[in-house]
Amino acid sequence: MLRFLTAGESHGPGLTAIIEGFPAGVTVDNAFINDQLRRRQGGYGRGARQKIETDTVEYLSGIRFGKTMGNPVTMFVRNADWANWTTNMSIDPLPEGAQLTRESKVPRPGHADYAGMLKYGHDSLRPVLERASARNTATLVAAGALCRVLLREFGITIASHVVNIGGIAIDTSRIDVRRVAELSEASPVSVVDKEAEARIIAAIDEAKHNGDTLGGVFEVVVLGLPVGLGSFSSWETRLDGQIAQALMGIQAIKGVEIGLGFGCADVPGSRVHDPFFYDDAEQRFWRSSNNAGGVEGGITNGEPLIARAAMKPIATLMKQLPSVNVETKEGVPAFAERSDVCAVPAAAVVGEAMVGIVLAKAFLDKFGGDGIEEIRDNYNAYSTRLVQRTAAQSE
Ligand code: EPS
Repeated sequence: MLRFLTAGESHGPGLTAIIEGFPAGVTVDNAFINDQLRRRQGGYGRGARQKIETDTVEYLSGIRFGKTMGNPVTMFVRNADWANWTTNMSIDPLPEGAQLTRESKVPRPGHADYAGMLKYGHDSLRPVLERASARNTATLVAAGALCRVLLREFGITIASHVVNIGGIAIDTSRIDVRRVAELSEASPVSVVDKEAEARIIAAIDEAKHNGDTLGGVFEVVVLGLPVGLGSFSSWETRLDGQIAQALMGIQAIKGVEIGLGFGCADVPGSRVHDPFFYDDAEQRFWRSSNNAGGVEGGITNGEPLIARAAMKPIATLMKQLPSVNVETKEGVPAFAERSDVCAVPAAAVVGEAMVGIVLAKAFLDKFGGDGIEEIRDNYNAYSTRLVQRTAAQSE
């Protein structure tokens, strides 16, 4: 079974992902993996931390001669900023007289600060925010990129684009899903509509000027999926449920939709469900719409998978919101330190990674095997069977 664990603090020595159950014999495309980390660091509206870091993966286990061995893979992303935090985040007990400069007892509304301090018994929000920080999404992207290397072997590709920032939304019905990767990569806010892009950049500038932050919505698009990943048999085997949990597991995500999503509630069934047709020449079924977003009954149906996630605005506001010192109970402005104004384009890259992890797990559940050739045999046998079942009956 594919599973993974991450560890690390935002200003500690670095971040680790351990991926277990990853098959042997997969060539690790390190350029692709590091490129995903680069993409996560980008986007208009990011803060100064990204100028300090150039995230790249160091492999501490599981790879030999550029290929996976089937052993747990350890991916390590170093924090360059650690050099500036050796006292404030010291692993050893502090020497006599050492001064801490990064503590606070004033929680930010919308952050994990308040509940984290009370839950773990901390007298400062520092230990909470160090792990709650979106810096950890670097490990999610690293693990997700490795999973995507496996999926690419079978023609499955994942892209994303931003469809709303601060209420400036684009019309997704006009988007060619096959061009999403190329078009969003060309935009500083990962928006495929140039007119909306200009308005969004202006809105981010205005939010920054006002000491405010902006959230938004991103959409993940997966092409090349076979029919049959996931299952309706139990609640936890439903693929759409797993995708919702994975996307909701990203910092600041407050809502997830698959396909038409909440829009399904507004219109009758005749305008929701995607009709079936059969193409005799190509000997395949086809659908005139994809409101299901590629999943029916918790199973992939062969259409592009479309998942959207809504991100709340980042909780660190330079125009600080009212808060209370947890110790003195004095009303004071909330804690503020260097942060992003808008990280929706970065979150979209994390969304691709999380969907990649879920799909790689579902793919291995279906086509299982310890090595890539065994998986390929299983996949090919299933594909042949599907072709036979979807072919027109001959006389
Ligand atoms: C982030 C790193 C963090 C923040 C941001 C995202 O670095 P620092 O705290 O040193 O500036 O910029 O994290 C948050 C917004 C947050 O709430 O934790 C990153 O690498 O993505």
